[in-house]
Amino acid sequence: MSDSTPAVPGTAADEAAKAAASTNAGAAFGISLEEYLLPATRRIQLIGEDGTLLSPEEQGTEPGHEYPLPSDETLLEAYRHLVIGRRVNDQNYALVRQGRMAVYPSSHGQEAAEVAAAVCLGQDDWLFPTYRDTVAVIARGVDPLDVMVAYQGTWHQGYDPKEHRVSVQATPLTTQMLHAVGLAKAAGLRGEDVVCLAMVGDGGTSEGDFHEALNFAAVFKLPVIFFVQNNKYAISVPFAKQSAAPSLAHKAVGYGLAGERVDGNDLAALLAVLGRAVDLCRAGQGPFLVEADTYRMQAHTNTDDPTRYREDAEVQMWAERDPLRRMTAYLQGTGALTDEVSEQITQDAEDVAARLRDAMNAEVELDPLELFDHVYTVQTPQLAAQRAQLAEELSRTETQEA
Ligand SMILES: Cc1ncc(C[n+]2csc(CCOP(=O)(O)OP(=O)(O)O)c2C)c(N)n1
Ligand SMILES: [Mg+2]
Repeated sequence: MSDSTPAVPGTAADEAAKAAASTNAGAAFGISLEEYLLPATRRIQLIGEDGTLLSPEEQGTEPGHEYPLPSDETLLEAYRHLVIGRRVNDQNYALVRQGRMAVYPSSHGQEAAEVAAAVCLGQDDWLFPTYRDTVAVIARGVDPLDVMVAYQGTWHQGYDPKEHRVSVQATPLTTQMLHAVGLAKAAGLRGEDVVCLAMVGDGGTSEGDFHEALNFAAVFKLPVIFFVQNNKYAISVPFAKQSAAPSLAHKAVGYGLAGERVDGNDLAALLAVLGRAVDLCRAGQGPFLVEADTYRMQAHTNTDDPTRYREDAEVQMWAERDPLRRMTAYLQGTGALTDEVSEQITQDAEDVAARLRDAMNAEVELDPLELFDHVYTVQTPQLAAQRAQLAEELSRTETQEA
């Protein structure tokens, strides 16, 4: 059979073609297939906790798993999102405590992973975030006010996923992974060059959808990056009770895709690892599983009390690894982050926070009957009856108040 003739799916020739392609994936890096699919022995880290560049021996790289340091220009642009992301997290956390927002799952401490997930993608690529990933959605260019209406509880969804190529923030765990796989497959059938990045938490990796998404993506060699933020907890369930695997990145090899583990608080390492995964996906060498080793610094949401399941000393240990402080020190060290640039970025972040405060403190007129809009194109008789009942109750309340 010539190289240009596709093998008939399911035949021995097809199996041989797949095997050859898989072998080539490792060969391109001078390593075996197994070495290519398995994560490097240690997690990839480029910048130390004190903000200094690590030596090649300390970076965790090994043959076939080398990751060049991104340029100062790339890092500075991403750093701007990092500062804004931290400010948004802390502003929203405060707004919840003030009763101005219904709920906010903060990613304080995870902002480097959030930002890297967004900025590694090209304009036509798609991001599939979870409820935790507001900072990634904003870093992708969605207006923070449009994101926050869902958390304020005033509207189902405030931005158009198709306009921004950002899916809705999924609350049912892991559904977004299958959506990412489906979109990648559909784009391929249409001949479109699209990479999908699906975000997921450590807890989500125990869901059946996780297995199905990885398997389908690997079998069909789809350009999808599964980006796991291992923040050590699924609400109160610690990682030790979530998985007995050596790491979550090791889960990749069983499905036939490549996995890598990266310091999730090191923006430079994240951009390097995710950047290579995006490039390889575009070259037809996807999918990938990337595990970010990070930590949720604040409560799961405002309904959670983390002091009931973790020690202060553990939180303190992770505070020392803060992604923002680390990148500030690094970029100051290289001279890229001058006082002037820093002041401008801080001002940009304050402007975003002020807009959020103003919007969330404004009283909104809500029509409870809107709850029934957009559920079905043609209302079901049951919903129509419920709507009529609510309308009647509302009019009675209005009469009593008058
Ligand atoms: C299918 C499904 N089951 C259960 C839940 C309830 N739930 C919400 S968040 C959560 C924990 C998820 O933890 P993880 O995946 O680690 O993400 P994190 O919140 O740490 O970002 C659970 C069990 C849900 N939202 N969806
Ligand atoms: Mg988690």
